[in-house]
Amino acid sequence: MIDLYYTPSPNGHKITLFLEEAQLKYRLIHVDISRGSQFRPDFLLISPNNKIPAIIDSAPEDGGKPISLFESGEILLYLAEKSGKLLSGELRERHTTLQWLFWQVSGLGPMLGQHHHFSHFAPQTIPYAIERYQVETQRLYNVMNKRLEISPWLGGDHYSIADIACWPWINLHQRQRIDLDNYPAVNNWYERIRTRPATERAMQQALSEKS
Ligand SMILES: N[C@@H](CCC(=O)N[C@@H](CS)C(=O)NCC(=O)O)C(=O)O
Repeated sequence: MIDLYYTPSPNGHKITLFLEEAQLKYRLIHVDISRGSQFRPDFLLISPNNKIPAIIDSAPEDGGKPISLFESGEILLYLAEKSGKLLSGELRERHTTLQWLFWQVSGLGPMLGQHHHFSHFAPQTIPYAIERYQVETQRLYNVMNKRLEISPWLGGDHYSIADIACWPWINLHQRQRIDLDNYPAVNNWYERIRTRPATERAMQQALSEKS
């Protein structure tokens, strides 16, 4: 059983997307980041950087004591290795997948997060910051579009943890003032993932969490 410390946000969705796709048993533990629950001492023992997602796997493969992990990229890698799913064992596709996973956690996620902040949540309007992150967002969509023009999935021939890491951020394209018609290969990839039954289950769960 996996305990997932979660809120219905892009980084939380990455892990429910994976768990639904791989059909691993899990339990959601809601962390209300709008009320500061991420700073509670018991949560900081699991996630010292005060962010979701985090997991505790009570049945790790080595049969030892529970494993506790934070950082979405590492959690995806751990779960892929545990389940043998969504990460190729073939050398080239495996490392191409990990390359795009690292690209997401170091670039796409943080930059789009800043974009959301300055465009929608900052207490002051700072045109320079809004423009900077809008331009960077467009650059990142272009990078992804070029990759998906030559490959069906980010890692290569198979749907993987790299696609799962990126999709919840692209799902917020309207908030980023991005018109997916300008990025046809991304649009096609986005729709292929949106309509997967596992994606629908994960996003449905997010909606019921919010209500
Ligand atoms: N690098 C982290 C980022 C996680 C992250 O930013 N989580 C947000 C929600 S999407 C959060 O918990 N924010 C609470 C806070 O910063 O206090 C990861 O990939 O797991």
